[in-house]
Parts: sequence; C-alpha cells; structure tokens
Amino acid sequence: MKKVTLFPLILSALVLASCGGGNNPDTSKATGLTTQDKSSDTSHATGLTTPNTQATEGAYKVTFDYNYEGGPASEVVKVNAFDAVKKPADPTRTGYRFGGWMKEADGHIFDFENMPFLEDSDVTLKAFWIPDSLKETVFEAEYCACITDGLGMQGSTYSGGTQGKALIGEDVYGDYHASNDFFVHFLYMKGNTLTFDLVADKAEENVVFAIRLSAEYRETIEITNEKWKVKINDEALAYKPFTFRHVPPQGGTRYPFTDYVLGNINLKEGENKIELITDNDELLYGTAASTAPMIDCLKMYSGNTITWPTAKESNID
Ligand SMILES: [Ca+2]
Repeated sequence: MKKVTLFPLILSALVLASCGGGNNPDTSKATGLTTQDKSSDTSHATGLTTPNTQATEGAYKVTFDYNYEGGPASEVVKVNAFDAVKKPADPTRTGYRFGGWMKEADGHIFDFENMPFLEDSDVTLKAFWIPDSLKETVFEAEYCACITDGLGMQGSTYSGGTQGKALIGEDVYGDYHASNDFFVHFLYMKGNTLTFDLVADKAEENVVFAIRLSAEYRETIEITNEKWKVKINDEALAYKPFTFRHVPPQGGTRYPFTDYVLGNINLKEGENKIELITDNDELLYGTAASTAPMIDCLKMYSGNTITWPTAKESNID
C-alpha cells in the first residue's frame, strides 16, 4: 500500500521504520545509510551537559554493531544510567562513508557530544553507512513557503497563538545546533502542515530520508506516525515511534536538534511533495493544544539530484 517503500536494507539495519501498518518490514542488511549523528537518546538531554566519565562496568550494555556482512564483530561496553557513553573511533568501510551511530530502536543518530546518556536500558547502536554513490541534500524547514504565504500560517505557543514568520525560530546562541541557524516550531495546532515541493531529476527508489528534530515545553514527548504524519506524495511513512526525554522546561536549557533516519522512500521524476502534518489534539503544554516536534531540516541521501524551486529564503530575512 505504500509507495513509500521503506528500504529494507538500510532501514532495518538502521532500524528504521517499518512498523506499523503495513509497510514494509524490516529487513536487514545494511547497505547503508545512516544519518548523521545524533541520536539517541533522547535521554538525558539537557543539552550541553558535561558528560561524566564513562563507567567501565555499568548496569547497561551498549552494543556497537558495525552493521555489514564481513564487518568487525560487535563491541559491547557497559555503563550506568546517565553516565556518558564514550564515542568510539569512526569505523571505515570500502565504498561507504560513516554517518554516525544510529540507535536501533528508532533511527535516532546518537549524539555523543550533547546527549551522550543512556536511558535505563540496554541499547544497540548500529553504524549508519552511506554509499559513496549517494549524496546528501539538505532542505531547511524555515524555507517552506507555506509558513509565510498569504497572511501566514497560524500556530500556537504555550501562551497563545502566533503566525507567519513568528513560527521560525533562530538559534541565536548556537545551543540548538540548528542547521542554517533557523528552525520551525509552534506547529502545535491540529492540521499544521509544513510542505516541501521538491523536484527530482529522475525517479529513484530507496532514497534515504532523515529529519532533524528537537522538542520543547514538556519533559517527555512521544512522536508516532499516527499523531505526527510524514507523507511522501500523499502516502504516509510508517516510521518507528521515538521519544524525546528530559526536555528542559520552558525558558530552560535548549534541547539540541538531532537527526532521525525515518526510512527509505521512492521519489518519482519531477515533482514530489513531502508533508509534515500535526495530526492530534494531544495537549503539549499551556495553550499548545497539539503535540509535534520542532523541525530543523530534511536530509536526503540520493543518487539523483533533488531541488526545491519554491524554497523561500526570504522567510529568514
Ligand atoms: Ca534549519
């Protein structure tokens, strides 16, 4: 049923998505892609917290899976909850570049620098491999024309409504780690939709699709493919649910943006529409009546060339 095929290989290995409703299962094999880095754990994320020294004998296992046939054996370290996980040396693989350590459960790229903590459970981190033949293209959410077209999109904050350019936040202090220094938030009204009208120079299957997200207002925020929809040419992507944990309260420390590999998608030649849709009435906080992540950018790893003719760079003027 979906055209959006998740890419088994990569995904599964990556743990991406296939969950749900009928999409594709995960297979596993790693061809590779991975995303960049961040992930994970959303765990203790208080942002720029200084990591503790890594424990050598902790209660929880972190398994580093190199994620390809013929690769090195997995390595296991043990840490205690909220001890920092030490980043191993980046592995290498012929024909691929390393995109980070991706959390198996949800496609989140583990951020060893800013959110290096485990939750209170074992975790498997898989190497995210990007074939050398695929290039990364980034599409900044703040350039979506729909934010400022007409009178501007209406959104909501914890203390009321907002509109148009006010939905675009600036990473003034750099502690959000936002791509291009800007991001979009306040999409906390059911129906709020960010639309990216992309153009591919040729059709391509299994384009690796990642998105860079953060969260605000509530300490624990779970995002599922039911409450926050990602549609590719009108087909919803069955990505695995993920949870932001330990999000600082309003006015507190920033929760850094990190990358999530949502799956593999198929693009057709010509126009392709990507929509990110807030589709719930789950109270986030205060007057923010729907739950959604903050959105920094989309990332695609493809062999074709993808452009975005309607990107509205004047949104951040
Ligand atoms: Ca951005």
